[in-house]
Amino acid sequence: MSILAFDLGASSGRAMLGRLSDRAIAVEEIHRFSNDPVTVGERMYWDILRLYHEIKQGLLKAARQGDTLRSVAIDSWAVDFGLLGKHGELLGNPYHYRDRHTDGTMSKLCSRIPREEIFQRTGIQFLPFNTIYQLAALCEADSPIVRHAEHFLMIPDLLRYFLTGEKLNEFSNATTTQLYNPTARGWDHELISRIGVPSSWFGRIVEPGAQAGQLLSSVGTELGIASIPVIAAAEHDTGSAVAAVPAVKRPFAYLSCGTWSLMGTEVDHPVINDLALQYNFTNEGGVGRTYRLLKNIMGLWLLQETKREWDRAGFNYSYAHLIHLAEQAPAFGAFIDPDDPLFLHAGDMRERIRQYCGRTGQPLPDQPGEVVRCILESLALKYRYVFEMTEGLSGQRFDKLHMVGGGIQNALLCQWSANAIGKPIWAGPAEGSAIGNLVVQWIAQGMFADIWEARKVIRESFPVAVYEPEQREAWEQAYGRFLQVTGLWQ
Ligand code: LFR
Repeated sequence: MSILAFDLGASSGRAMLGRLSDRAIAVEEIHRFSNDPVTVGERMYWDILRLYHEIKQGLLKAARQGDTLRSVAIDSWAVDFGLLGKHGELLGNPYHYRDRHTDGTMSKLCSRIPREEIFQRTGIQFLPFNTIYQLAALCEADSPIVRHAEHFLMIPDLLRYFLTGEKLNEFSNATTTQLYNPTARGWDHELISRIGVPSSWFGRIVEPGAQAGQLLSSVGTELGIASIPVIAAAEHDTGSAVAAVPAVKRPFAYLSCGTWSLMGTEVDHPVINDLALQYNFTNEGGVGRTYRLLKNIMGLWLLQETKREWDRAGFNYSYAHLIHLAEQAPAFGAFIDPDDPLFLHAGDMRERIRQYCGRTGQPLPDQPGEVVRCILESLALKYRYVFEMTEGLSGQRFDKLHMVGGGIQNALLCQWSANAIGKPIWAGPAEGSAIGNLVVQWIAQGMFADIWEARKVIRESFPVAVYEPEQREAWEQAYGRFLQVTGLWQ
């Protein structure tokens, strides 16, 4: 008996088969596919039907394994959504959160509804691409889609709806819209109406682990497979990743490391106060009504996007080669603040990094090794900054940092993070989101009592690599310079 997790990332997706035997988890990747956003004219979209096609391919491959599939669940990045018309049809392709149609919307909306009030209501950090601003931008542009829409579904809700015909909103992802009120435990209807969209679009919210329907017989017939229960995982990938952190107990600090770096700690209640607002921390919903008090850091997007440019120019450096070049390059040549708005959108990343360095009076990284070194050192130093903020805000001290996600394959980044923070890094598992997705399904099936029992089995099933801090003095000095050149010094 096995279960299936679809974990969709911003650049690739995978179908992972999970098996539980003798209290050990085994995962097998049975399908991997690229997720290529499509730019049409000025706009950037997700290729949602292609993603749905790949989900069907994954289901087919799972069925061919010969094992009975007990359930399936999907997780993906957050904030993005599709709108359905009155016949349940998808109206238009969902926008990519890096599309520029929201440029300027956040500040405009916040001049109408004060930041303090939005934060008080939602506890969510201000990111220009949050659903609230995407919807406000669609309204302002008088989008015909808004005029005809009747239902709002986030990306995993939408794919799950294609599979089951059920229109349900999942909790962990719903919180990322900045339209969910954790105090009232539901959609913030007043906020929703103030941005100009009908509250009736927003449906019933189900918890991670809820039964969310059954594979439609039409899908079963098309694929020639038996019907399967569909479960709502923690459908926000970061929610799933944090569920898979192999911590022994609270408090613990984590860094979910992929296209984004998400750093924070797990708490029972949202932390909504002036300091959280000032630090721009978020309180995203998780498994078992926990909250992720965390902050987004731009993450390996910087490297992915720089590499894409070199690929386009025909250089085809592998990640391993680029990391090797970074290791050879001189240390601490120049720093960036990875979260400068300059780096949010796609395109000419190397040039923008050089522009940032020029603007801050630093030498311009030139060779690939120098550029990659600048990115990785700056990320490690920003991790230190946010680690200390997490401690300050939560009133807790952490003796280590758990890193999960594909980014931990970059051993240099793990080592430099330990050096920058001055605490050991415990890296693993790399497939955090998929494993978190699987364990929520097993909890729903009564195979684990709760997330802590699941974490224990994760600890025993997957290796963790420990990186001890090195070269402390050099990194302390570098941190001082990093704070100064980035203006993060306060
Ligand atoms: C990570 C992630 C982050 C979210 C970003 C955009 O994959 O889900 O948590 O802020 O993508 O949706």
